[in-house]
Amino acid sequence: MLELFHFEDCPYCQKVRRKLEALDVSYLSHPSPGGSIKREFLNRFMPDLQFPLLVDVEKNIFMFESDDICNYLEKTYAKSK
Ligand SMILES: N[C@@H](CCC(=O)N[C@@H](CS)C(=O)NCC(=O)O)C(=O)O
Repeated sequence: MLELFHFEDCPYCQKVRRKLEALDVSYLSHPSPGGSIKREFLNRFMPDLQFPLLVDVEKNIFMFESDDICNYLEKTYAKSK
């Protein structure tokens, strides 16, 4: 299962959401706008955290950079045609 921490107005988050949609990959969405409990919780442990944050639970991977995330998704989840 993939989990994405993101928020609506963030262009980097939008890029990753679009990639997930293009690849037709299901994911658990964690909207984390400023002031939300999820944002507060994450910031408590990672004060410099940037969004989006992708967690690939089965593969024990978490990633922050949107370009890295998109490349990872393409490499790992693109279906061969
Ligand atoms: N280089 C990063 C940039 C991500 C970034 O700048 N995210 C901003 C929102 S657009 C952020 O999380 N800022 C900190 C915050 O809103 O708490 C990427 O491509 O993922």
